Amino acid sequence: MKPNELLSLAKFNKNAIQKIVFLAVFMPATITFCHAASLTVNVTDKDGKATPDAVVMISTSSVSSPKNPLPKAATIAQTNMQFLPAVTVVQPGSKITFTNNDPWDHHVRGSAAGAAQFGKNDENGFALRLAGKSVFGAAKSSVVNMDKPGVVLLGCHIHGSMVGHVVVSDTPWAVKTDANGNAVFADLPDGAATVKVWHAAQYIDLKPVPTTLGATPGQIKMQLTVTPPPRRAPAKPSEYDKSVG
Ligand SMILES: [Cu+2]
Repeated sequence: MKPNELLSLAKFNKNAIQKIVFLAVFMPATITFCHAASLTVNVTDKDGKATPDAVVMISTSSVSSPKNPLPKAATIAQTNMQFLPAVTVVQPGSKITFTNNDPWDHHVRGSAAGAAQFGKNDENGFALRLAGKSVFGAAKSSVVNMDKPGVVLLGCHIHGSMVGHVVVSDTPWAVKTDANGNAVFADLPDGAATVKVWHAAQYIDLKPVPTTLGATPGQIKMQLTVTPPPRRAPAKPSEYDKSVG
């Protein structure tokens, strides 16, 4: 190989290496930049107080799905006369396991929540009785399929104070608000989107908010028109006798 050939080969390699380095450094950033938008939705109540246990649902024009899809299975415990968690978010077709940890029976029922309860088809409706847990026995469980999108109101035929909800989300982008009222979405597709918020106490749906997702992290505030009542405290052992039957 002649010296000038060697020189041009070295130049070629230098250019190639520069290109590879450029691609390696900037391509992932470009991909992230173009296809993943982040959005924080902060939900407050009528008085401006941060509201946990609201569910923010985002409809997008893109068919992409989140890196962490909504669960297809969940467990809701009946513990100290409460449904735990109080609000569960799943995708349609999910299996929900109800587990009774209390020493008395629960007769769990599910029905369409909100305005849907007046509809003809209560697709996710059910009722099941779970015997109380004996001192040495395992807790009794039963599985329910939730196939259709919608919100299911949970109750107990025996204990009127027990209330819970399952949100079967029709969009894969659904997040429950944390203690600070925030629902954080990290990898939404760019473009037009609609933000909806659900809360158990919000009987009249809030108007969905249109937004455009893009490079700049989005911040949206949604305010309920109600003040949710504080959640009842778990039953104390002294109340056990009153709870049977
Ligand atoms: Cu009960």
